[in-house]
Amino acid sequence: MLTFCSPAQQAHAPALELVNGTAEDHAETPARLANMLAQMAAVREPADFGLAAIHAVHDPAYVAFLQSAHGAWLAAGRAGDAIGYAFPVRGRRALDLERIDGKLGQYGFDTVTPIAAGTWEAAHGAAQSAISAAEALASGEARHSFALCRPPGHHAGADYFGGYCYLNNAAIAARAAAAKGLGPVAVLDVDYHHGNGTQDIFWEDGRVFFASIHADPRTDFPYFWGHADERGAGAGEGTTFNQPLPRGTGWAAYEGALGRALDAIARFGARTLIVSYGADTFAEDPIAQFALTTGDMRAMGARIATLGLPTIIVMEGGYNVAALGRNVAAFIAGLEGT
Ligand code: OKP
Ligand code: ZN
Repeated sequence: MLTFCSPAQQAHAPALELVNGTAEDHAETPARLANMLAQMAAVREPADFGLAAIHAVHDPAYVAFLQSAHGAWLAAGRAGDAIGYAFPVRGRRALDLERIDGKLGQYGFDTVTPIAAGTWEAAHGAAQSAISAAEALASGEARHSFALCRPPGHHAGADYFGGYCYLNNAAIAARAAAAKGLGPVAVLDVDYHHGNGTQDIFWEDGRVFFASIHADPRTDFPYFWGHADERGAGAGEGTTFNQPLPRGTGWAAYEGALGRALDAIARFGARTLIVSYGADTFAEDPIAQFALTTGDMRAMGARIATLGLPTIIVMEGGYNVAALGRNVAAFIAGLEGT
């Protein structure tokens, strides 16, 4: 398994998230990545491919906002991390406001995703890891690659951030892989939370299949996406497949859903698979409520490997820091059959 990770990814260290009426220590910490790195055999620094593959997914004005937001926050006389507090109600006309407070509301959808001093540098580094992971397959150097991303990406849309995510690493890898002739591509999202950003990016794109298994959004973040009746639109109608599952779900029910997702991906005719992998389905995750064990992570990897497709794993969530590297290693061992 060729693993990519950039030291720049540790520049992102948000202090707090505003959740349930209180400011809590942020769950998406540099310690997560350190714990995973300690379990990885050989880790390579990604090359810097610049912004082209990022712009293939994200609106350039949004990318420019991410690059400048923390500077604008400081210039407005603020300290610490930038967090929006006023969000446009649906149906309001799109306004291009100048003030940082307006922009944070325009581009963000929650109060748990601060823009800190090193956020752009880290998000850019994670995206480069994703592009390198796609390049490793395209060049024939590897059949499986691992983009060890942080911050995660699957909640970020073409022009929005949220859910601890800024640039959608999985979508960037998917578009990069397709551009290198590896399509058709399918994205399988097994993070506990629905990958709303990935879904939105490929909503009308019939060339990329998106399958997600996640906590029911009636009870869990991101609430407003991931319901079972969301199936894509236009040319992408039927190429989005959502399986929301109840809190408390264990391996037996999870495996059934995984089998249905893999069957759909095979029927679609995918030639390359991107897995948005989150270890927050682990029973002891502090912010999530499924019941998978470390052994189930291995079984999940092995079941996915039965597709027999060249595969790029893109790291998403997982917040039990002490168990994170172990869970990721188990998943990879299952996928590799080692
Ligand atoms: C990001 B990824 C608990 C509230 C957190 C936001 C969850 C973001 C998950 N502190 N709600 O999908 O793992
Ligand atoms: Zn998650």
